Amino acid sequence: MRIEDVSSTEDSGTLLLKIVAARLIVCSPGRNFVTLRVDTDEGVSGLGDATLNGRELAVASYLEDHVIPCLIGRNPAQTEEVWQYLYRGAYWRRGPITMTAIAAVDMALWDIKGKALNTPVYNLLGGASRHGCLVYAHANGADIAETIDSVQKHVAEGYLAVRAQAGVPGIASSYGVPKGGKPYEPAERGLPSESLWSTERYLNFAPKLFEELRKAAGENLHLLHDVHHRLTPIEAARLGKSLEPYHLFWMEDPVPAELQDGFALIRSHTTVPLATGEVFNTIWDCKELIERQLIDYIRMAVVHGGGITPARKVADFAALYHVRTGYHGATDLSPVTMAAALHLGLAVHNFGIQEHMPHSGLVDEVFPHEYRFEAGYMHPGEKPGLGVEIDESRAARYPYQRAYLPIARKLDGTLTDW
Ligand code: CS2
Ligand code: MG
Repeated sequence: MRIEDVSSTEDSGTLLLKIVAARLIVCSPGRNFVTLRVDTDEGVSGLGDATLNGRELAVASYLEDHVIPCLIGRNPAQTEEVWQYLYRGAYWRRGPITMTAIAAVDMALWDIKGKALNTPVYNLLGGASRHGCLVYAHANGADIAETIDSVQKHVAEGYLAVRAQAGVPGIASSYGVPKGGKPYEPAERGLPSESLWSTERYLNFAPKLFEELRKAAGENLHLLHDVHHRLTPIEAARLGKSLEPYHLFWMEDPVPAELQDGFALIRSHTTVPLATGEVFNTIWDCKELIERQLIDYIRMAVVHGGGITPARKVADFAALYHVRTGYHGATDLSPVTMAAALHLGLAVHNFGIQEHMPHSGLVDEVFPHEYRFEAGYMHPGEKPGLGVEIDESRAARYPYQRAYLPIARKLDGTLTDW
């Protein structure tokens, strides 16, 4: 077939759609979300998640003021070309604001592509490699007993893997533990709240927590734990060694990961599997971690890592080094990201596990979706595209309200990693 033949739509089946409009839907059904909608000349529209917890409007402006004008007239099927245009063409690159904005466009274009080809996105990523994606739930409690109860509640709901976080004795508000019995939502309206942290008390407590949890849960339940960037490498090494008898599925974010080499020290002391990456936004944040096999799971999410296009490439790179996916999936990532993660998770060979913090009923009403949980696994559904829509009239009822993630201080007042 001659090149020029490809340009005629009637006989080539080439996807020759054109982007005619794009706009943001910023809403707050219990928490803030930024969603990009891209419309084409054939009436097919796609959605992308542009939510960056605590910095939502920065991404909204990046899209509205700088990206959307460059999208009009483009062919949405050209996901690689558009991604490179937005990444390389901006001159200034990387960082959470830029890459979350690019991710929103990329997700929307994959959504459009799936809808235009009448197939769920996972079929465009290699098709299903498994019957469903193993997911993990969030269990937490003010103390060991409450945390055990929370783990057992999630097991009763059918989860085969549960992350456990507990209040640290002597510390008023610990990471991952909701206040006042409400569902855990770290972003708070108003200015950043302040919480306290004591590494010493935490390192003395964590082994006791997991000794009791493993006793209560038995040997087969996958137990996970999030250290949330709070230790030094040698402290993380000590924690890892102390948790080895309880064979965790992973110990997450043991240290702030700017120093990728820091993981080598942890690795040299402990066999506990390591996961990191939810604050990463390009392959450059994790290339060394992966190729030196310093981690076991990469968590960089579709929404903060530039979209489906790069996530697929990172997964394939990670596969060379026995590193599996373990995408971030907290409630501050919208149902659009959850759907994208499940399409990728169903298809890539080196899928590990998917975080599943169920959104509230209110959020699910604003974002009707196809993905389903069943007996410890999730599936993105068979609807063409990503399988998520947004009910704009419902979304309009919940206007944006600025909210911040907390900050943390050590007992002596030193600001530390939250
Ligand atoms: C946490 C997140 O789910 C996790 O692993 O690290 O809940 C994180 O605290 C939030 O996504 C921050 O917005
Ligand atoms: Mg985390």
